[in-house]
Amino acid sequence: MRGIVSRIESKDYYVLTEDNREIRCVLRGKLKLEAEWKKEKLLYTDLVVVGDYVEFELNEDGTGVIEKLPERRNYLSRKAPYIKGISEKGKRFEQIIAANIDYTFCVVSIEKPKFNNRVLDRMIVTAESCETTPIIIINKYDLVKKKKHDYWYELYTTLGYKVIRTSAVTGQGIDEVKQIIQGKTSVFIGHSGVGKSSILNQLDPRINQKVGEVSEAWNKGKHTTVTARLFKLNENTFVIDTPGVREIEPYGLTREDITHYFKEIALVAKKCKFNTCTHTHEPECAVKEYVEKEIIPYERYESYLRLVETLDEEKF
Ligand SMILES: Nc1nc2c(ncn2[C@@H]2O[C@H](COP(=O)(O)OP(=O)(O)OP(=O)(O)O)[C@@H](O)[C@H]2O)c(=O)[nH]1
Ligand SMILES: [Mg+2]
Ligand SMILES: [Zn+2]
Repeated sequence: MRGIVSRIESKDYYVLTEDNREIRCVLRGKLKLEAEWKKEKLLYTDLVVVGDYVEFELNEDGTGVIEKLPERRNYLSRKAPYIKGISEKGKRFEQIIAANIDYTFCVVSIEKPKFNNRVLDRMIVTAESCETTPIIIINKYDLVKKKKHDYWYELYTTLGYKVIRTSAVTGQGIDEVKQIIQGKTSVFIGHSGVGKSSILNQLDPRINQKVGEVSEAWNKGKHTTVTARLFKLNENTFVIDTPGVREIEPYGLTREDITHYFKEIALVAKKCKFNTCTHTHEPECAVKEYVEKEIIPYERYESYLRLVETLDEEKF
């Protein structure tokens, strides 16, 4: 039988079949051995992830056994956090968030937690480098008092991204999200408390995900969603809720890759005097010149430099 993995709880893989049954499966032991031989730099927990299409054998008791490792069209991953014991000195693994993704909704909120463009840029680079299309959601628009936050809406729209301003409270922007997700598989990522689960609940009442609070003292969410979960909305529309993580950083990118994903910087970098220009201290740097002239927004330049810095720190 065949189905799509909707959630994973320790060693149990819940697989949604075409006739909408949810079958609890385990992995055939030999699959782990096979992976060992391949020596893939993946975490073992990522052999099968949410969004994977798997084949399984059905047992008499209604449970199943996954027989072979799934093939993926693509997958969204990030740099795994340091894990004691398996992260060698300075080295970090790749952690898969979900497989077979069309759209990565990069969710930020205006307030509670406060908008942070560097976090957003990291999510966008992560999404694009995994060959998924990023879509930006700026949530909690009901909390906007003045119009000043349209600055970010305009900035990212000008860069060519689809940006949707939403409120899970007033319903603003929700219809637009509903239209975009039709016929696609979409994953929602973003810091804890930005409102990922709240937005999903607005898309379809059957989703009914638990929604958390945002602590007043820290202005941060309380990690309400703990595992990724896929929902089937109709025949070929799937949405995936994920837990808010502290960091979402792209995995395995070089400085050149990062430059490529900051489109406006990549465009101008060709005009720098030195082709090894790092756009920090070199003379006749076109990027710095464009930042000074306010053609490249300072926030994007700074965000770019910070992301490149994190690379340098890891390469020792
Ligand atoms: N004012 C306002 N509050 C919102 C909105 N969306 C969500 N919230 C509130 O923000 C808090 C966090 O919402 P969640 O949906 O749990 O956030 P999340 O992104 O799923 O968080 P994690 O599961 O922890 O990653 C809840 O108290 C929601 O009621 C919104 O558009 N406006
Ligand atoms: Mg949540
Ligand atoms: Zn330069």
